[in-house]
Amino acid sequence: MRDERAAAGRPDVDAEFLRDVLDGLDRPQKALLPKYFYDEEGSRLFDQICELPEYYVTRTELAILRDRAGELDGLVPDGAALVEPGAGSSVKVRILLDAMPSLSACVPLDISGEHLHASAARLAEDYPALDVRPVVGDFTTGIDLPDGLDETPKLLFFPGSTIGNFDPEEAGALLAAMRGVPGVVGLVIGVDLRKDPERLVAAYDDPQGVTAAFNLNLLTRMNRELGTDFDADAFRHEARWNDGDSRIEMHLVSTCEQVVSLDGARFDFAAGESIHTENSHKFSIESFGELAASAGWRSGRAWTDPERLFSVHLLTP
Ligand code: AVJ
Repeated sequence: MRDERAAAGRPDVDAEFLRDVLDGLDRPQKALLPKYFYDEEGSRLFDQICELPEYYVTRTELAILRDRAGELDGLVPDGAALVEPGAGSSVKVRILLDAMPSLSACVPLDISGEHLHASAARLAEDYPALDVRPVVGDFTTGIDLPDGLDETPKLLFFPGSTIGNFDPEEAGALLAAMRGVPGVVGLVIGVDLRKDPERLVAAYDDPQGVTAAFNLNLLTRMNRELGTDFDADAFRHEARWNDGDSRIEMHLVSTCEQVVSLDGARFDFAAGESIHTENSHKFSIESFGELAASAGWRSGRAWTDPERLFSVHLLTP
């Protein structure tokens, strides 16, 4: 067993991050967890991705929500709280807040603390009657809610197709954990749909290189926070469609043979060898419904856009 304090002299190193990276780089197919994209710079780049013409995801989901949020009114009891795991910039949640004026509280959860606090402050300013209770944390290891909300009915909001980041088993476990939140009355969840692979690859490999910068930022982050010596110029971004697993994969491909060291360990890269940094699973309405059912949710409405690019599902316990 490796000593978690082995990053000697760097007491500020995040032990979990270090352990995940050491584990991930030690595999035959090197891999890193996508949650580590979201440092300050990564969160900023992700917001930029959402504005890209090729990245239809955010824009399409926003249009569906704007069209349909009115149908949510009356669904939740008065005084309910809206809980958003992975809230990021908390843009979409405003559509729900506007459609459901009886909501009394909003709980954005995010792994990126500074980003979360800044957006929670803006939310509190714009919704003075709302109790905004941001929680910094990793929802993949448990959904922690602030004190005093145990008895409050809760509507969960999980937009953006973030569920697609997880393997089917992990996704099932996460949906089951959401189903188990005390007082939960529903889940509004955004789910990206299968479509022409060319369109998918373009959405994850834009000509402006924003997605490439987002992917490569992970190397810069590891260098800064863990003391790795990655040469970001010796890796290139790649987006691949994996049809069998119905997912877009992002990789960082080593452009040459090289060695990277971390905490006394050495990791060899062959030219062309990749680090698998993200999966983004794509569903059909039916395949997602089955996944949700396996986690104990009942499918309610499922809304899509006219091109059937994206879907928003309303699930009930
Ligand atoms: C935030 C996980 C939904 O998979 O589409 C965007 C992240 N990665 N471009 C996605 C992402 C590259 C995004 N999710």
